[in-house]
Amino acid sequence: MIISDKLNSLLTRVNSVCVLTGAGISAESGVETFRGARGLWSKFKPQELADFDAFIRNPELVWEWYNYRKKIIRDVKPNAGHMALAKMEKLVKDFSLVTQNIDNLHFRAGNKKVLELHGNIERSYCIDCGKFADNLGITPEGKMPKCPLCNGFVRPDVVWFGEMLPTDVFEEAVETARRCELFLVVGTSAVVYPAAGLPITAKAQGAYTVEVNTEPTEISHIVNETLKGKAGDILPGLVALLEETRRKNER
Ligand code: BV8
Ligand code: ZN
Repeated sequence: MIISDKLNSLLTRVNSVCVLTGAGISAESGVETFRGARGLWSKFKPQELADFDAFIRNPELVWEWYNYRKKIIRDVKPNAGHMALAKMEKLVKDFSLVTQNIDNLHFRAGNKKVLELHGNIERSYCIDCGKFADNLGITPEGKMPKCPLCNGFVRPDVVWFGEMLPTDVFEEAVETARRCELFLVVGTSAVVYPAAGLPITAKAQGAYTVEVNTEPTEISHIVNETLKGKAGDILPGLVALLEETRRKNER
């Protein structure tokens, strides 16, 4: 893996790192991305599914889609890219992991703190009384879950298009983008806002911004450095460099 001298030297001494991940970091685990050739969206249109009105119009279809994704997620494991970020959290003093993913794989990889901008597919809540229901799914007969308390509609605890991101989570993500020295943006097409604005915020304050992706994206022309390749190959390489230099410093 070829990285610039600038990134190499930064990795030897960096104390504050923020990482933003998208669906691409879970691709090697076998979770389809949204906009890839076989992407989830190619089967469905986002506005038909990841949208509150679509849910009210056709809750069963939306639940079918989330259950389909839950089954995929249950059958997969975190990959080397996820594991590398769990290691990075231990090595870097001020480390923040911000994800657009709802697949819970960063927690399963061992990261203690994950800022989930778009929620988490394993959580659901009642839109009438707001009660969180642990992990509901559609019943075997294909009926959508109803609130055990008030029999209201239960929805996945994810952020749909047109919905606000959880304010405290997003504000903290902006804070970390504003103070980090190194911002890694991994496996995202960077088309969905406000998440895609975070690398721009980081760059504006002088952070060194590095993109890890198999393809060019909407922010490739903005970042300081693009490492073209799979997250599962590149991230372990960056962590190995971090580890080596910290070991040397300890001697
Ligand atoms: C809001 C949760 C405001 C549900 C998701 C015009 C301009 C700017 C913004 C807008 C606009 N029109 C509308 C908006 C707002 C809208 C938006 O950004 N739309 C876009 C499409 C234009 N945003 C919103 O609605 C947000 N809310 O703005 O509210 C507001 C203000 C006031 C009051 C009320 C509201 C809410 C957005 C959240 C939507 N929810 N998901 C679910 O998951 O089911 S978005 C969905 O897309 C996922 O979260 C996903 O994470 C996200 C982004 O996709 P990616 O993660 O990037 O995945 P993708 O497939 O696109 O790309 C994968 C990448 O990985 C590729 O680049 C590929 O090359 C790479 N890759 C593949 N394999 C690998 C790899 N890289 C490395 N290694 C590999 N092995
Ligand atoms: Zn209820």
